Formats: sequence, C-alpha cells, structure tokens
Amino acid sequence: MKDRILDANFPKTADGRVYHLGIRVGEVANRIVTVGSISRAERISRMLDASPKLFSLYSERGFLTITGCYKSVPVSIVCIGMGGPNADFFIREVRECLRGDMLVIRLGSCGSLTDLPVGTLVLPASSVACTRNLDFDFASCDPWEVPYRLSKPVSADPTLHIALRDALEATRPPSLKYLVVPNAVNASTDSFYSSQGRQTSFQDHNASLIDHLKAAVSGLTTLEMETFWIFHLAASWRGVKQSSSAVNPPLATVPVVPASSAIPSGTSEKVEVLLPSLDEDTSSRPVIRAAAAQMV
Ligand code: R1P
Repeated sequence: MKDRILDANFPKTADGRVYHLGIRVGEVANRIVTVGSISRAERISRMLDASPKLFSLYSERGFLTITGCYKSVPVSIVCIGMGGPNADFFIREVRECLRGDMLVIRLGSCGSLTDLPVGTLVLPASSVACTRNLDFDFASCDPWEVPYRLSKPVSADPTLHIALRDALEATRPPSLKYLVVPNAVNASTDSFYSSQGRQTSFQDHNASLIDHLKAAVSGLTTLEMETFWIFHLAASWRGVKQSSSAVNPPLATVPVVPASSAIPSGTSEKVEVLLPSLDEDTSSRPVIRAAAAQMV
C-alpha cells in the first residue's frame, strides 16, 4: 500500500485507498453482509455467482473485503473482526468508497439472555450499548460511580429489518430446527468479558450486571459487540446529495449462512432480501440502512 496521506481528516493512499480496509471506489458493493470471522466470510462468498470473478482484498489491518454478484446483483462480504472500533472503521471507510445508498446486514454470533435454543436466529430491531465506566475506580470500588453505563436504544432500519425477517421466514426450510425471532432487543458491549458479566481474575464489579441489564431493558435478548455501533453510525450519517450516477439496482439479494457451529454443516441457505429501489429519485439524500441477524 502506498502510504502518502493526502487528507488528514480522511487518510487515503495516493491511489485512493482508504487506510485500514485498503479498498477504493469500485471495489465494494452498496449491499454488504458483514461478519466477524474470515472463515464465515469465505463460506458466504462461495454462494456468489461464478462470474464475474470475485474481487478479494485482505488488508494489512485484518479486514477482508470480497465483492461479487449474487444472481447478478453486486454484493460485498466484509469481515471486520470484532468490536465497536472495527465496526467504526468499516462503516466510515466503506461509506467513503460508495455512492448512493449503503445497505448493511451484520451476520454474527451472540450470547442469549433468554431460554432460546442454541441455533436460534435473532433479528434485533434495536440495540443498546453497555460499556465499562472508565471513571469508576475498579481497584477500590467507587461509591460515587456505577461500573457500567447503558445507552439509549438505537433502531435498526425498519425497512431492512422487515425485509430480512420476511426473507428468512420465506426461505427457512421446515427441516431446519432453528427459530427466527424478529423485533428483539440487543445489547452491544465493549468487552467480551467485563461488560458481558463474565467472572475473570480482574476486578470487574460485574456480578449483578446481567440481572441489572435484563431488568433495565425490556425485551433484551442478545449480547454481542458490534450491532449497536453499526446502527448508531447508520442513524447519524449526515449524507450528501449525489448525482444521477448513484442509482442502485432495484433488489438487494444476499446469501445468509448460519453462523453458529451449533448448526450442522450443510444447512446453509440462500436468503433473498428483496427491497424496493431505495434511491430511484437520485436527487434524494442517500441513506445507510443497517440490520442484523445473530445466531444464538
Ligand atoms: C466474540 O467472540 C465475538 O463473537 C460475536 C461478538 O459480537 C464478537 O465479535 O460476534 P461474531 O461471531 O460475529 O464475531
């Protein structure tokens, strides 16, 4: 990667590549499935059309972008690893490489706070963030601060949430045992350990955290580490007006593969998410639409 930085606000290489994902305009599609692991990305990418040849770039910062077509509709699979900071790199840098609408579905694994069976596919309609309060004195226990903070909820894009729900319900074969649970509430955390209530050798003051979360957030179903930040950035993008070159294909079609190792191999399903054209009026402001499907 050439490393001449042209703009300190949005660093790119001299040949126009964003600095961490390593991609540039033309290498990522408006419709994106984002995942956390390389093997999941590669497994999904095997469902893409044989032609045209897939574009694949594994950046030196560990992001993998695979772009191709599914039933002739351009789709990218982007592996972002784990956590809010990586989600932030992903949303901002992909947005910089696109014109028109950006549609993101995160397909990930999660912890369950209810008695849903392993293998259930949960679709959060909203997410809160549960984060470690760095002003709390974790060594001596601070009477003036709480150890964890809970944000207000941010919603998934309702159009994409409903399209994903309907597509999953319509294509789920009866032989598959897993449930699809829409309209759930998710909590994204800033640690797999402390802010998810795990007891380790650190003084995390989190023994009652899960009970507190369940009492404080009605409908809370899942815990993971990225969805809140994706929803939050989608909702806060200010957008720009774009020219008539920013026309999207009328349908979004994505393959979905169960993410959990609890799902027997060979049960992958292709799920078509059909959306109305979101940007037919090209004078309208483009949007970022984000939804998530998480396998318990
Ligand atoms: C932690 O093991 C990781 O698993 C979950 C969490 O959000 C976190 O990223 O999601 P993925 O399986 O999608 O990575």
